Amino acid sequence: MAVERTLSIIKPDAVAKNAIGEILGRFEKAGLKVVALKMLHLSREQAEGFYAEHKERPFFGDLVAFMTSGPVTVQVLEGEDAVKKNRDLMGATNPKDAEAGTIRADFAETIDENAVHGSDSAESAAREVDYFFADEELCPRTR
Ligand code: IDP
Repeated sequence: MAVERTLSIIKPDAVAKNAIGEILGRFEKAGLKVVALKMLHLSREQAEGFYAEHKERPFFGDLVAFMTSGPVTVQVLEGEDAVKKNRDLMGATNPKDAEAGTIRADFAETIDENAVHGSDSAESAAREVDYFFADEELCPRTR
């Protein structure tokens, strides 16, 4: 299986719950490596640009308001099958449908405030990593 990268965001609700460490710990315990990491408070323009594919959806305004309501952490995870592995750790978009033990089951209450984002394909991952990180901000492991 190929080593790949994926873009992960710990959303404002999970940051507000002081769950950054616990969520990053789940990625690490699953064998994913953090190769870039930053904390930022998204501007409206940044959130709208990131979620541009959803701009015609009825929930777009609420999504942007939520994503700009507090700080987030944005990280690049690297590992075998990283896109799917991260999606499996996250659980379903609606926490009510998320399997027990997933991040969304444990840290989210509603579909609009669902704790984490994860790229849904290798193509999205490449675009999303590039959206938040310059090449020189990625720190591949050397040991
Ligand atoms: P994903 O985050 O599991 O990939 P997407 O369908 O890509 O799910 O939606 C992006 C985000 O938009 C979701 O994580 C959630 O925060 C929000 N969202 C998706 N569907 C709804 C909805 O029906 N109502 C409110 N918010 C939604």
